[in-house]
Amino acid sequence: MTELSTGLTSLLAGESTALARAITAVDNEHPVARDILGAIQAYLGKALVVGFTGPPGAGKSTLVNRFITEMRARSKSVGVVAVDPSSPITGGALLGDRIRMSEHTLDSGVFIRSLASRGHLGGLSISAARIVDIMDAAGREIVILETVGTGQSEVEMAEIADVRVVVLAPGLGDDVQAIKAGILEIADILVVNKSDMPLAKQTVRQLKGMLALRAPVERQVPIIETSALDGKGIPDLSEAVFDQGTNHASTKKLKSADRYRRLLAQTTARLAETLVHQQAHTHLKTVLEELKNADINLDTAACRALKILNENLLND
Ligand SMILES: Nc1nc2c(ncn2[C@@H]2O[C@H](COP(=O)(O)OP(=O)(O)O)[C@@H](O)[C@H]2O)c(=O)[nH]1
Ligand SMILES: [Mg+2]
Repeated sequence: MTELSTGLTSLLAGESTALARAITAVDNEHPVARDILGAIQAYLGKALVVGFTGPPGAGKSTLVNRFITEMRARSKSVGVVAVDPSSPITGGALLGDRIRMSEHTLDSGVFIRSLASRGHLGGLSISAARIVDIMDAAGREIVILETVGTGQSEVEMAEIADVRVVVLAPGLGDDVQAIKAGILEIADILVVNKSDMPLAKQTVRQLKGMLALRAPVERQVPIIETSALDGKGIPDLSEAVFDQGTNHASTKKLKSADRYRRLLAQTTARLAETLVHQQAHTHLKTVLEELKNADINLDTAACRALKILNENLLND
């Protein structure tokens, strides 16, 4: 306990070694992690958590690297959680991120942690959320969360971040139209990176058209053009991030309890979905038959399914 208290004091004082140790404990689900996470609850909510998401190759890591430099120029301390769900075995993306962000490794004002996905069902988001909390408690003023926009991860990012930056680039995939509506829904700021490329203006026009179609228009989503390669547009992006972080009620930090409640809701829903598919031909066969024959309605079927899943969750 003394050791933990000492570790906690160092963590709250922002010492990098204590920060690294606490994150490792959480990441490895070491028993001491529970004590740390419990103890830091009173110290949360000071950091501005900025999420970057978008398709692979959009330039998120390169942009984050520039953004870090900009934050350091403004004397802000920075923590980065880079989440890449690609296989930790190939490790290519993680290694690439590390190398690209390495210009900051000698700067004690920047702490970078890469996380690989440990399977599905929200294990990733809970780790990311907790590590963001630890960086927050350690006094990092800006905590950056980079996730690859693969469907689930942008929702996870949306739950954790105060300001959500969606990074797109011209010439990715077929067309901007192909971008799932979901990724636009979560954006507080849209970035069209690679503005040095010929089709950038067209991408911006398409995005403006898509945003205009959104109804109701609750809030303005700025579109920022950047070139992470040469640093163009990074000051504009920083201003937009601070604007969104301070001015918009909709981006106000969710209380920690709310955040965990929503993570639990999402993860439970995802678990249920997986299990329903897995057990469709076994435990849930009868319920599905009854539903198909209109013997029971969908609500009744869902309630029954939950009950059956619960029984088999304990047995399996
Ligand atoms: N032309 C151009 N290339 C860029 C720009 N930003 C990043 N890239 C390149 O795009 C590729 C993917 O970048 P990366 O940051 O790894 O993208 P991520 O997968 O979204 O993290 C790399 O080869 C970068 O050098 C940019 O603004 N302009
Ligand atoms: Mg990346």
